[in-house]
Amino acid sequence: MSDDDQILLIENDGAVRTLRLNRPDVLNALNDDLLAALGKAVREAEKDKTVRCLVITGAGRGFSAGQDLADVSGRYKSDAPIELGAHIRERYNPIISKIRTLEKPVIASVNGVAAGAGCSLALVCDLRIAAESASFIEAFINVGLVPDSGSTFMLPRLVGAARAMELAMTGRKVKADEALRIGLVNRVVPDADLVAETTKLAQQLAALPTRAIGLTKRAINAAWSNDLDTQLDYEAMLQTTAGQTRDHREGIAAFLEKRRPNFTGE
Ligand code: T3D
Repeated sequence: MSDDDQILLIENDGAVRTLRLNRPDVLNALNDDLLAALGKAVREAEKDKTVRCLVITGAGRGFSAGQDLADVSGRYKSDAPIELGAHIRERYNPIISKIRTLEKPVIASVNGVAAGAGCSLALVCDLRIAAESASFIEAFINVGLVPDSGSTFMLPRLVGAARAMELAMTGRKVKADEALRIGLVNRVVPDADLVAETTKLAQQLAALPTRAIGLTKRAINAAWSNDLDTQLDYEAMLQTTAGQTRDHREGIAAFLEKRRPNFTGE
């Protein structure tokens, strides 16, 4: 099978693994095969100790247009009630949860439009670096649906409740410059620089103490639902774990010896 036939391209560059959604003709709309491949690849990245940063991006001019609507058109051929919840629970939610809890940095390199569940997928990643031509659309409302795959969770946390409500209710397109201004993305770069800038950021993160990054992610995620005292105690507990890593000892040794640290992710 040639690369062009693979629904998900998996590329390794040192400790950085890139997952490239590869259905460019339909802006990487998510059908069940692509969702299955993505879920498997994320689980594998979690287990593989050589992977210290994960990048998710799209082939062609889109990041992902969300659920492949043509793929599910059969549902609408009769008047029978449609049960979407099961599809979301089975196909989308495990991937979204896994990315959120993966104890490694996950970057969405948003190369084009991210719509519907494709937008949710970008939002659940830890960092978003967007090309100038990228855009974000909470497209669910345009097809009479509720934002899913974590959008109602991530969107207000990233941009605040009022903006989240507006974007979810209107389904309007947010271009990259606005996305940067409202905190939907971390960085915007010229289209031609997206790959290089993503690689630079991913390599930088992959060379950091991976365990401490994973624990930081745990702490910040937990902070949304903890009160201060609970969070203080949680930080102390996580710090005990971080303090027992090889990378912590290496960081201290490197500082005292006035040299660059060599973190191994252990
Ligand atoms: O079903 C469940 O389980 C529930 C789950 C729901 C989760 C969801 O994600 S619901 C939301 C689904 N997504 C959308 O509603 C977005 C639909 N797409 C669009 O609105 C537009 O395509 C975009 C705004 C994303 C991009 O517009 P544009 O003008 O740049 O491109 P285009 O011409 O519309 O699309 C290019 C091709 O991709 C086109 O095919 P063609 O005409 O060249 O053969 C188009 O049909 C196809 N495409 C785009 N999005 C989808 C799609 N094909 C299938 N499913 C799509 N979501």
